[in-house]
Amino acid sequence: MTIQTPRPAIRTTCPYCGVGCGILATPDGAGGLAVAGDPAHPANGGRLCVKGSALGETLGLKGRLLAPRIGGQEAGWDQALDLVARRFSDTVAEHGPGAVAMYVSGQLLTEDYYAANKLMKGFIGSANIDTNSRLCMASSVAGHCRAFGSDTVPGLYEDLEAADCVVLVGSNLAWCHPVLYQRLAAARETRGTKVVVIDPRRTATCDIADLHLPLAAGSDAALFNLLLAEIHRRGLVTENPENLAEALAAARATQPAATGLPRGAIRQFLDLWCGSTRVVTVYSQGINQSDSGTDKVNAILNCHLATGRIGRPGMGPFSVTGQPNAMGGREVGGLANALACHLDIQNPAHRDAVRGFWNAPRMASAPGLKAVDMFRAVEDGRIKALWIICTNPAATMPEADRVARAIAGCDFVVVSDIMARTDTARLAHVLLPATGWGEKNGTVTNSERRISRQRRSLAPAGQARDDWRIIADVAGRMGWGKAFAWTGPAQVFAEHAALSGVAGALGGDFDISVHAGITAAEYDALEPFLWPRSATRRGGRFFGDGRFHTPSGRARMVAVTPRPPQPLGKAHPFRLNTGRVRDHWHTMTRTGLSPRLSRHLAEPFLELHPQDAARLGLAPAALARVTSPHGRAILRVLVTDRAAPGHPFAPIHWTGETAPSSRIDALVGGLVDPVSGQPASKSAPVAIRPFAAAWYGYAVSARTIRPACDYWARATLPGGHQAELAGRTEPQDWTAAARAMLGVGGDPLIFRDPRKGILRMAFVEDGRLSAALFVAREPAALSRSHVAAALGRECRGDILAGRPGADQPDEGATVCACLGVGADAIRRAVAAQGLTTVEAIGKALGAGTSCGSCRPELKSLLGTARARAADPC
Ligand SMILES: Nc1nc2c(c(=O)[nH]1)N[C@H]1C(S)=C(S)[C@@H](COP(=O)(O)OP(=O)(O)OC[C@H]3O[C@@H](n4cnc5c(=O)[nH]c(N)nc54)[C@H](O)[C@@H]3O)O[C@H]1N2
Ligand SMILES: Nc1nc2c(c(=O)[nH]1)N[C@H]1C(S)=C(S)[C@@H](COP(=O)(O)OP(=O)(O)OC[C@H]3O[C@@H](n4cnc5c(=O)[nH]c(N)nc54)[C@H](O)[C@@H]3O)O[C@H]1N2
Ligand code: SF4
Ligand SMILES: [Mo]
Repeated sequence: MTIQTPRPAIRTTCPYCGVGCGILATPDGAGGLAVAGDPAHPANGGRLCVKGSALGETLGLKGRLLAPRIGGQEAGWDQALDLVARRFSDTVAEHGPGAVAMYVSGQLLTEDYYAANKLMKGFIGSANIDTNSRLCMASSVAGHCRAFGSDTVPGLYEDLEAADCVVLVGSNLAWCHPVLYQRLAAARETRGTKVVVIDPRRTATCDIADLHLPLAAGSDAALFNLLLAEIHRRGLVTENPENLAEALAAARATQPAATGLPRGAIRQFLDLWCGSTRVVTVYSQGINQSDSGTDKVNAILNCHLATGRIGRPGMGPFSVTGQPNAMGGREVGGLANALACHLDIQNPAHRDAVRGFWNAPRMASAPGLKAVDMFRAVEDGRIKALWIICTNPAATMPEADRVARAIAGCDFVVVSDIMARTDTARLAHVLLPATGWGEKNGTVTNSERRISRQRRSLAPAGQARDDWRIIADVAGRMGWGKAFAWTGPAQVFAEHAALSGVAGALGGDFDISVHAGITAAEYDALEPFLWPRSATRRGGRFFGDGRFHTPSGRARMVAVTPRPPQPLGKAHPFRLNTGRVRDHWHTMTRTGLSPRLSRHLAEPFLELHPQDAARLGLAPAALARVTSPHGRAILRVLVTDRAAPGHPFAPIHWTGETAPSSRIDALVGGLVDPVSGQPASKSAPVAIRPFAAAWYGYAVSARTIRPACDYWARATLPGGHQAELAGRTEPQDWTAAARAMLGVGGDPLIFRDPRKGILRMAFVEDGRLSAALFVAREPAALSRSHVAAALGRECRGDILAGRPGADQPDEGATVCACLGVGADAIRRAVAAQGLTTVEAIGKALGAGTSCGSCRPELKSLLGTARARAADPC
């Protein structure tokens, strides 16, 4: 008998959103990890949302890139690194440093990010390094710099708990920052915090809203100008920032009609905000991703600056960051217009300081190209060598088809990723395998400036190497070995900390110089901490003392003249809003592997207001063809009044790998905010019409499904895969087509009703269901959860009925992904047992008792049940 010694849990940090939850990861000894919330981490105190809890399901070797590849063929590391270094060196020698570029990511660890930025800005000598944070945080950065003289997030998470009023603008906190949302919801329960949600769409976050303002798209600056004017009218201006008079004049010129909101609703908002000294305004992509994003940010900051409601307990503007290390990326100067440690690339003294510190041979002297411009330069051949790290621009950049073509046409493209197949990886000349979460060591900074360790607990997959090391190895081969001679991430961190001391001495906000001499052992033991941390400064809030990082030390207000978003023309009369779903992360390279995370929303969709749907002749579950001047997509229609009329919503997660006809960024244009260069990803002019499918289908298979039809969307199931399908023409031989698509052989059980266009097939191997296909002329009406659950089980012919017998009630669409509880089961329990609270549902079915991510939806199911009871028609 072998006695297993229990393995100690490793304290690490979640790789998904910017909340930055602490995780206890316990290796199971078989290459996997058991994951639990870290009760000692200040961000989450032990909580995790469903994405964090399901991390263990995403760690296998499936789909991983296990070795370098050159031209699609496996290659050795030396060969690959030599090639990358040579091509980059040759391109610089021949065409100058401006002919190469790096496009990196807020999901890199700080150490990786620091290395990339140092190589590009200090050694290659060009600032052509930009990051996906351009699509995410750039407007916040620009707004902060205009107002504060530095890119500083003033407040802390606990301010949301200490506030009397929390305003969430353009933030679907319930789905995108779930643990912070849970902290807010808990505080609201105990202290009655008033919550205002400002979003054209009625999101899950609205379930805790005392007031929801479905404002006209892009009209946030007008709303906050109205607030500023009201602040002044009520005599609440207590401070004297620069440009106060100009900002007030612009605010007073703003008309309420610009917001599209009823006056009563605006009044309620003004009363709540003005009446609560302790007020936090949280904002996210509904603000940033706009062609007036920076102005929107400043319109919000103006209100906090005028009232001094900033940097004090329970008060302040709060830009919640999306990616786990969006903040770290800003700290290392990952944006093309920034310099390391929050220094300014346009400031000669700052450049000199960094040059001196790095002993840099060729310091970039001007800002580089921002993401949209960078890919234009790739397109027109100005950039001839491109290295993309930890991001998937062929799917997530606006004008994604054009960006994909630009990458495909570039002379030399390197992609570092953990996965072998992504829309971007497919276009690379050289693919470099990176270690993923759980396999690497480093730090990340969350939205409240807290730096936490990610710790390694698993062996690297195959030959994968850490991103910082790959970058350092290329730098070494380009001739700069001495400056990149780190032996581990602790040394990179120490160097970054030392440089932050130089920045701090120049008056910068970001200073963690107490760690300049950190040893590997101390780094291993590093506890989560808030920056700054220097000999004289330690964590806490910024600006409560009224001192800012501007030359005068005063805050700067910005006179904002609200601009409506790009007008809609006749050809494209709808404004497409885009964003996220609860259980998926961006292009799903990791969350897509988890059956649990794929249960909640398994298909791309278009939330369409009932009036629009009726006008367009689109029934629920029909497919719509969405077109824009830039591309096209096919999406399943979800008819709902959560979307405003004329303003449908679609999630961004599906790609060439999962639903090639539903890539949302193919539709979005490259219009950017003039100050920040951030794209207006939330308001793409589109046209919508029915997609005329001759047939619709649903398939499951134990093997990978490889459809070949006009529309398909596949997802992971516990025992295999599923796919939604549709086509304009039917295959001649359905059985042959099904075998090829579902990866199975043999003769299926078949049910056919040619008159109704119904065809159902079940493939059985060793008495168990190995695959099934359901085809109909209408969107396939069957119980997907029933069919999915039958996969791999003993198969009786009755699976062809497509729904359970009367003795087995259907679960319906999954609501609680952790415990696998469906909407129909919840509705039945609510009705039969007279349940009235989320807690009661939890007791009865378990739903909502694990990570709590589904609690807003449970609440909304209770609401519909109550409405039904009140109105039995
Ligand atoms: N589940 C999940 N969580 C995530 C991510 C994920 O992929 N999945 N990604 C992470 C990342 S990187 C980010 S950046 C964050 C994003 O987090 P959020 O910004 O909260 O999420 P989004 O869904 O992009 O957009 C937020 C809301 O903006 C609204 N909006 C659109 N236009 C306007 C407008 O003009 N005004 C206002 N006020 N609102 C508008 C949309 O309707 C949407 O509900 O989420 C992070 N968390
Ligand atoms: N229309 C529209 N477009 C949007 C948005 C929107 O709201 N609407 N949101 C924008 C925003 S806010 C964001 S942040 C972007 C996100 O867009 P992306 O960053 O392009 O999306 P991800 O899927 O997160 O891509 C991360 C890639 O890195 C890989 N990866 C994971 N871990 C590692 C690692 O440790 N090392 C390396 N080298 N690779 C790794 C993953 O497999 C994946 O391929 O999308 C933007 N695009
Ligand atoms: S809220 Fe969820 S996704 Fe975000 S860090 Fe915490 S566990 Fe991870
Ligand atoms: Mo983001």
